[in-house]
Amino acid sequence: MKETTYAMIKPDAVAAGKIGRIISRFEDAGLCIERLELGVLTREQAEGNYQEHRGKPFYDDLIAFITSGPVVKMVLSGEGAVGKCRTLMGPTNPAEAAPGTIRGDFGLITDANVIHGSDSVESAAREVALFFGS
Ligand code: D4T
Repeated sequence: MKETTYAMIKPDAVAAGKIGRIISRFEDAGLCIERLELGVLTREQAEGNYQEHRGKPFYDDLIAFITSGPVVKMVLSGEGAVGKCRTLMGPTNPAEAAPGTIRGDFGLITDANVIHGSDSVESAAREVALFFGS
């Protein structure tokens, strides 16, 4: 089924000059880039994206990191786009991510793990609205 998802290249990967190579992974996999924007997240957007983690030990560092520099916000579409995007990303901890995944190839630590992708169709709709408006 055709789906829409939200993905975001995090400040570590933008600073490291990996934007083009990461976007190529999505295009090579057949996902269509519907929207694309470079910018720094507001604190409200960052907290909205990570509300499930509020109160956890890593939360404050996570908000500081994700607002520390520009990110690339993307809306992607295609067959099974939510799962496809997560498969291309690899697991949350880059140390456990296989070579060939985005986190496996461009990341080292969970605190700065290169890329975010929505984990469900429902999260995707909420995150697209949060970052691009309706
Ligand atoms: P995101 O949401 O960034 O796509 O990551 P995941 O969906 O793969 O993983 P997550 O929600 O569990 O974690 C969100 C974000 O928090 C950072 N994090 C996570 C961290 O710094 N320390 C931790 O122990 C965990 C679990 C990394 C990603």
